[in-house]
Amino acid sequence: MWSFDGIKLSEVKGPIIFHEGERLRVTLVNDTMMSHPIHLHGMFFDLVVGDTDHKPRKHTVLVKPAERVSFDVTADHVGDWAFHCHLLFHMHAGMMQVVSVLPRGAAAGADDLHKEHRPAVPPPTDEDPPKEAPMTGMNHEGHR
Ligand SMILES: [Cu+2]
Repeated sequence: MWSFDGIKLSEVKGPIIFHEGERLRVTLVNDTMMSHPIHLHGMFFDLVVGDTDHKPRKHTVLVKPAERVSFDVTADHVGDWAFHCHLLFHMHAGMMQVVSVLPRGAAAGADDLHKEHRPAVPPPTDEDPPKEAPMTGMNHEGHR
């Protein structure tokens, strides 16, 4: 199966939580045999490219097999954002999660409030493969 953290979208328990205004470093580790163009909606991120202040600003980063890539992102847009591999057949096989940026000052219980607007991002499931992503002939079982 294709997934993040070994959990495909249809089995994910909840969104990845960011808090408005915080600066985060996200590290992607590709332990598969394929390259994955990883795309985060809603926010641009700054690629960490070593000992330099130069950080390319992007919304998608190609992570090659066995590669480890980090980016810094400021959670400046409240809402639910898709975070997924841009290869549709990977995304629809489960390589996608939702990043929720919670509003500043959201207190306990915010998670419950938040559920109300989560359906605003109707994530595809692997039970519902899209027409444009034919699975025929693809064999990705055993990969992660
Ligand atoms: Cu992929």
